Amino acid sequence: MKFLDQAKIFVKSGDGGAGAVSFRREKHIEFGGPDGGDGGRGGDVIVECVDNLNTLIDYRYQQHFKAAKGHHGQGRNCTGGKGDDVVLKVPVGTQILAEDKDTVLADLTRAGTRIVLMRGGDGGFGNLHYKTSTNQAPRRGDVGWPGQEQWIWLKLKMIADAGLVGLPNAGKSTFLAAVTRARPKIADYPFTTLHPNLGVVYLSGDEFVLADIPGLIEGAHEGAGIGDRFLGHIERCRVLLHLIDGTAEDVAESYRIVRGELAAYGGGLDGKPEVVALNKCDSIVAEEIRDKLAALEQACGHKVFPLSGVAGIGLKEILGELFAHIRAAKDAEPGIVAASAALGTGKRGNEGFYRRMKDAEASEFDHGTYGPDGEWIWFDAEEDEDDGDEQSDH
Ligand SMILES: Nc1nc2c(ncn2[C@@H]2O[C@H](COP(=O)(O)OP(=O)(O)OP(=O)(O)O)[C@@H](O)[C@H]2O)c(=O)[nH]1
Ligand SMILES: [Mg+2]
Repeated sequence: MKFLDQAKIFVKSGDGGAGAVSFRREKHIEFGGPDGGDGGRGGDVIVECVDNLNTLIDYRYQQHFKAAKGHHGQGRNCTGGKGDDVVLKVPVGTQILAEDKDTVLADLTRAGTRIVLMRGGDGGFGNLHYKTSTNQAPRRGDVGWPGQEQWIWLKLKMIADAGLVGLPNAGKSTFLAAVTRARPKIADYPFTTLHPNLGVVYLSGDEFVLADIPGLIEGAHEGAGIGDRFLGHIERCRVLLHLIDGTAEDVAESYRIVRGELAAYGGGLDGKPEVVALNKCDSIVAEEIRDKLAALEQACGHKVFPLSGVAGIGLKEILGELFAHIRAAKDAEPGIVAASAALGTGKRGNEGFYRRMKDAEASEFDHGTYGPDGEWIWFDAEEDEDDGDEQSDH
């Protein structure tokens, strides 16, 4: 599946239609007078937040969106029709930013929200409008007002309830695969995950959305590894699940590195409720588990859960803990709804969704992404192939 979380597009609202200059001419009616109608309004640029999308990939194929011009006014006092609107459909969690990539024009966090981003230009007046007692046959008809145009950025910040963080290879994708129907790529080399994955956790009649993002390494905030580019996707999570690889020598150090990167990123990430788990407990002995749990608890100052995503140890306790935090946060601030419905996993039989994903897969655009300055970067094609080989070896 191709995931694209930012796109730069050009939008323009429609120009207004021109007013008409026309005079009533009918048999037996002298001095029929002006009857030119006003022009119609140009189409608006509308942004609609929908729940069956989870990527901005559509905006990779088309970057220019122009609403239609208003229709001209006509004689017999006919006002022109309004131009057709252009409707941009975006996934839940999309922010619309001005060209400076800084000013937030809109933040769409709820499916069904529709906003008029730019209004179409008004139509020009027809000559009927200019009729006065002293000028009974005006020959003035105005052109319509121009629509507005600008480049905007669409930036998707997925809305998940819980976010997975940790060093590469900590087992984040394995955990996501163990507790949801998502099937992310898993392998024993760092940076297997190149873009965020979402999954829905079903828990005793309730559900929440879990996001898996690429691993963080020391210096991620300066661009090391994949960098902190995808941390935006967990900005809106209500709780973070921090996974530590139990087979690592110094688990407390692993913990501190990731915490350091969260703090350096800002955006309130280091202030979020955190659940810490010592992963891969299936491959270390009981004594080591005890020591490492103690070392971690000392480093983070609260309880640490033992976990094995592969063997399925400790999943229930951790999900329960995550859910408790989510429920508490939801009670405190019910505002934002997570994008569960936006997922292929949670929504079966959504033909449009699957078709789009299939098309996206077949496309060459599968192999690139926007860089930090909006430039398009191709993923290394050869490296992709190597990945495949490596996987089949295992
Ligand atoms: N023994 C053991 N191995 C695990 C466990 N969880 C994950 N692994 C292994 O650890 C390796 C990395 O797992 P991933 O799930 O890809 O790790 P990740 O954190 O998503 O890694 P990145 O996407 O690269 O950041 C794989 O070889 C997994 O099989 C576990 O609970 N026990
Ligand atoms: Mg991964």
